[in-house]
Amino acid sequence: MTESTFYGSDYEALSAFDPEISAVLISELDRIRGGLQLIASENLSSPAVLTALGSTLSNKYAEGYPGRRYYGGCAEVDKAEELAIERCKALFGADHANVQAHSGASANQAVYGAFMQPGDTFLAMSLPHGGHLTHGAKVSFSGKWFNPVPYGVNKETEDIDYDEVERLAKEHRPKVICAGGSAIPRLIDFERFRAIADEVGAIFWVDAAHFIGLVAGKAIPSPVPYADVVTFTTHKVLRGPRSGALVCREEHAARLDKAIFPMMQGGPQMHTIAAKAVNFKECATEEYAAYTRQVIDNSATLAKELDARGIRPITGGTDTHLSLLDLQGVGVTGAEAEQRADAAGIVLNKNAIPFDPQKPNIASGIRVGTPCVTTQGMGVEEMKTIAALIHTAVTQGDGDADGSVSKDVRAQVSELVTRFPAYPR
Ligand code: DSN
Repeated sequence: MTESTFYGSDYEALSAFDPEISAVLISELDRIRGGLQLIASENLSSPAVLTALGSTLSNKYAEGYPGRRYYGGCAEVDKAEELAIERCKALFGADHANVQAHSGASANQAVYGAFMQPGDTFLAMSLPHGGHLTHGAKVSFSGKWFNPVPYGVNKETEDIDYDEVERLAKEHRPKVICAGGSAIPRLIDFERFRAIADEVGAIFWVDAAHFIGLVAGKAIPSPVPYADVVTFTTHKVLRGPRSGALVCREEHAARLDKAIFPMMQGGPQMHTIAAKAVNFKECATEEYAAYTRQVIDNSATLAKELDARGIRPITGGTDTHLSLLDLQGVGVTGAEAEQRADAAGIVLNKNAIPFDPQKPNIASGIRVGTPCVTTQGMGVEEMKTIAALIHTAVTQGDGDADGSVSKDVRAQVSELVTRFPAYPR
């Protein structure tokens, strides 16, 4: 170990100085290792990514962009950002990349800043149908300061209602049309969205936070050839650091760069940018591409096996890393399911389903995803086991870690994660 890596990863020194925080780090690692992580937006980033995150690059102020900074001493961090930009552009075949967004929400803010004025109208998927807070929810800046027109899913197919998108676009003439969200199990028809945007002269924005990793691995079609701008997080299927980024057409590069800095953000997080560079390099490998294909195979198997047990996947299945599951057939709410699964060592989240009769904090559904378990090396056979465990925990679970059903499922979870460990020792 060299001195530079030593400074970023000395747990012994940390625990000697701050045993309380050190204990949190260790027990969180134990929690990850001890259960099944099925939150669709989470993953287990590599030691290489975590090392860059824990580096001295965290210290550096570097407002501006490579070669155009407001501080001295930026030669080294410039190299990190240039590598991140070039790798990101190559990975997605994009004209331009901005890797400074602190998060997906920050990248999304830049889209509003670049293309809209307060009060302007935009079209985006409604949150209860699978959209995102930053796509116009009333409690978000996007719903407070702009005029969102939400579209939803078709009641029959439960997939995006493209005819409704077209109708609303013609009626409201939005400045921007957004595709993407947090609970969309199916592929999105980017070509259709592009055609609708062109018809009304709107900017076409794809929030690809959830599925950009599958695009990086070439496991699903890319929105980049169709969209004016694609925003994303870097920590979901992509498996990088907790952060955000965007890629766009050259014609929008300058205004989006200005919208990220100085409009929305100050100093970039150079340690995170270095970690993004590491992650983009990882994502360009065949190993990562194979991982993304396995994520989808696992997800499809999980959905099918749950369906066979009466837990119905919205839209009838999934094309991606996530399934949205309707629990009404088994008479359990999303909140109950989340608690029962948690007590049995299975971490997932309650989720509203389209046309949900329940309030969002109760919900009729759960969302499950396969990024973490696939990173751990699990395959379709293990998904069959996991489906059975979810079904037992959710329908018969005690909701209490000491209950006999919870204990029994937890023991089977333990056996699985011992064979397929997260962060092997
Ligand atoms: N909170 C993320 C998710 O779980 O999908 C989206 O921002």
